[in-house]
Amino acid sequence: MQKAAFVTGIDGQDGAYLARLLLEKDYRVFGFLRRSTRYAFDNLDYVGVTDRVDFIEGDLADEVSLINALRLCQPDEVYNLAAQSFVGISWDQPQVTSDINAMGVLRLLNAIKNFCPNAKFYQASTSEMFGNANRAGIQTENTPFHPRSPYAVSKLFGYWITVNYKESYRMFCVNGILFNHESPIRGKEFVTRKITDGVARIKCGLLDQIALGNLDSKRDWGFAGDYVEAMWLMLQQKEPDDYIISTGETHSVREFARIAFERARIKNWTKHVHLDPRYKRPAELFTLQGRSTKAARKLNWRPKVKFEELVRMMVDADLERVKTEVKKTGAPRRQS
Ligand code: NAP
Ligand code: F7E
Repeated sequence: MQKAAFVTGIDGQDGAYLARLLLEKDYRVFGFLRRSTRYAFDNLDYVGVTDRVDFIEGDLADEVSLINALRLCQPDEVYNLAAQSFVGISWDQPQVTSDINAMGVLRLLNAIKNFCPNAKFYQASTSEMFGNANRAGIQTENTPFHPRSPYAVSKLFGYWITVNYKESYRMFCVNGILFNHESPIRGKEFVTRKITDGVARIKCGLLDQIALGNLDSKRDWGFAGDYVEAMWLMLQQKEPDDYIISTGETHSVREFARIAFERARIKNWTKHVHLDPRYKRPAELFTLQGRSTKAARKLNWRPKVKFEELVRMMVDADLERVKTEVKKTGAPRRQS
């Protein structure tokens, strides 16, 4: 019988890649979509699946909408990818961030418990929960948490309430503790895409400089297409468990920028980067590097795309996009 999956955050980066993966595996995919005055399916269009997803409108802030959605689709698997996912804005909007990323998970779990208790549940947890707890070393499933942003604090609640529903009600609930993962459809507010989009605009004469914050921050960056496979694998196991998903490498923002400019054959790249204190954070998380040996051993999961390949993939996609934009709109108008 065809399996049904319910995916929140369907029009985000991971939602699009996961929808494509599940459709390839012959799932019926129900995508939970927030009402918007301007529906945009750019990410789902990019991976070519918009027409094959069954959309259900609702909001993680609204339990009624969650209950109605779950009653309608009776999923075998639920992937909770929806979140206020931008760390930077979480200091400006801590309450919205907490309501969606913390209480939203509780609302969804409670709706599952009451209306489809046999559904398997995936929670999009994050390496941000570690903070600087293990600054010099590699983070594992046993590293203690010390969240450094309202985003990370809210996600920590999501993590523990997922563990708690598993332990209290014997539900199949897992946390994927995913390290940063990127792609050509990464939101432009995140540093990687901000850089690759900026590089493409500089190359095409539309921009002079990119304004950035802390260039010394280091992250363990992987490819989103690889990471959604790990999400699916976690729900195919006999027993629910939590897993770190990472590449095991760490690179600085500076390194990412240098490689991105090199890819576009732009010389003297530092001339094109402007340091702007507005992009520095009240509490920075300096280095992340994850060890995903448990996922390799138990899920047989390994990342395929390497760091430099990821940077090149993102630069190439943005160059193509911006060139098409310029062709459509005529002469370039330079932004500062
Ligand atoms: P994303 O591109 O920002 O997508 C977030 C999605 O959540 C969007 O579809 C957004 O819809 C939806 N959403 C936000 N608030 C909602 C609400 N109140 N009700 C329903 N939907 C709502 O994020 P992503 O990169 O795909 O990440 C997916 C998940 O993994 C997130 O939970 C994120 O926190 C977590 N995570 C991401 C990474 C990473 O590196 N990408 C790493 C670890 C964990 P709108 O379009 O309406 O805003
Ligand atoms: O920042 C530094 C910034 O916003 C990365 C989310 O998916 O991954 C993501 O969170 C680093 C930080 O991602 C700029 O200070 C410098 O140290 O791309 P980011 P993030 O905060 O790591 C985790 C795992 C998640 O769970 C989140 O949902 O880059 N940085 N200059 C900058 N960052 C931004 N955004 N913009 C800058 O101009």
